[in-house]
Amino acid sequence: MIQIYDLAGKNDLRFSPYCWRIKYLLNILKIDYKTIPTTFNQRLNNRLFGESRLPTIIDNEQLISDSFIIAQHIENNYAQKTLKLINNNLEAIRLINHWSDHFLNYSILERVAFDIIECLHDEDKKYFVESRTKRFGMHPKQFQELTMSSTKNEFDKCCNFLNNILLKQEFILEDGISYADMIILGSLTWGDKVSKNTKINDKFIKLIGWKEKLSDFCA
Ligand SMILES: N[C@@H](CCC(=O)N[C@@H](CS)C(=O)NCC(=O)O)C(=O)O
Repeated sequence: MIQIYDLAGKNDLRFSPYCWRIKYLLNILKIDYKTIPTTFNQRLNNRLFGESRLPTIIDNEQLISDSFIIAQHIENNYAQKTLKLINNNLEAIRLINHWSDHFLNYSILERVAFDIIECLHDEDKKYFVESRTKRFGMHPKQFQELTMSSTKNEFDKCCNFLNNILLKQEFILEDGISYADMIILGSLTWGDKVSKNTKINDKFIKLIGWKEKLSDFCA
């Protein structure tokens, strides 16, 4: 059975957008898997990981990292021909993957960077604050406060972009579900799990409807 090292916080909160993408894909494909809750420090202190981040999976003794590579591995090895959610539209999905990592996820990070700390195991708080302070050039508290008090954050713009797509079609890429939907849902799930700051504005009705429908499909 596939085993997924899945980022875990306090009270076993699972919040990684990249891990959710993979769990949603496996749920849709109805493939059995087991998650192994993993803290930031457990990843850092376990030589198994090396440079690998979460999610990392073990499948038939093979260690695989990076959500996009994992998703392709799952599809190539497990999905029936009738349910190809990645390879049928590989380049478009790669583009959505990049867009989500660079634009959507960054817009969410700016809104939740400080709130995440409260969701972490105590052993992870110091590492998270130090590593993110280095990355942002300021403490996560200041990083989030700056965002929330200015208009430069692009979460609404990202929602608008997605809502406009969904005005014309039922799913992100076409009128059939694809891994692109799981990528976006994974990011929105991350925001919802750690903060109240990524509630989608009521005016994005299509996006809200898509999210509810897809959350049911992927459960
Ligand atoms: N491109 C990677 C990104 C994975 C990633 O950054 N995972 C985060 C958790 S959400 C991680 O492992 N972070 C470790 C750290 O910050 O020390 C993917 O798609 O899997």
